[in-house]
Amino acid sequence: MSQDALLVIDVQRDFLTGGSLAVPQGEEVIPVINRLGKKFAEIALTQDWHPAGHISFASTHGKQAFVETVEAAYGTQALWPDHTIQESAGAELSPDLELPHAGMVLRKGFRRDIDSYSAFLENDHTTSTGLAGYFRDKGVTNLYLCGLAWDYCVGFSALDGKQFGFNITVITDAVRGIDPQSMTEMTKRWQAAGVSTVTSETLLHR
Ligand code: VGL
Ligand code: ZN
Repeated sequence: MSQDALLVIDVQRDFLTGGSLAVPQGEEVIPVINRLGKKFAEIALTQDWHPAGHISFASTHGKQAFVETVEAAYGTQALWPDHTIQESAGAELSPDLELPHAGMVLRKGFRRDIDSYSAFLENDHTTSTGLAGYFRDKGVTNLYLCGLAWDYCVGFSALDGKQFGFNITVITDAVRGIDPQSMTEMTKRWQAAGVSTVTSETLLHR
């Protein structure tokens, strides 16, 4: 299974209960991911990693998180509470993750004026994070995605990963989302793009 890799998206304190941008039931993905991790030799994690005053923070613009947006150079940017600030406790990967053999932690969203939901491309849909090249170098062709959040960082990572030519499978019970309506919309986009889904149960007993 050396052509397979597990890609664990943004399992960080700020996205878990008590965090500044908590994803409902976000922590429920952790035991599932720990079980999955034992089956994969190749594992990469992403870490959302914003500077203070980031373009995606509502506070930067004196606007309201979740409802207002701003027009960035690359299009409309949603606004969030301050989250995953570089070097802050909230930016730390969950201490409950048990993935000691993970070879890569990819930081994204670290430039003030551009966000990056996707692990592969920043929100301008042009600037590469380098992760596709990392997996290609390793001969990985099949990516299994898990983590947070379904409708944003997992969602766009799946779509972009597909664009880069990887076979993409989302492990549905190892993902939680922010908003039910945008989760439904993202799921439709996955289907249209040829992104596969599987449960951890099926994958682990395959
Ligand atoms: C995320 C919103 C803002 C995510 C990150 O990890 O899905 N969502 N930053
Ligand atoms: Zn973010």
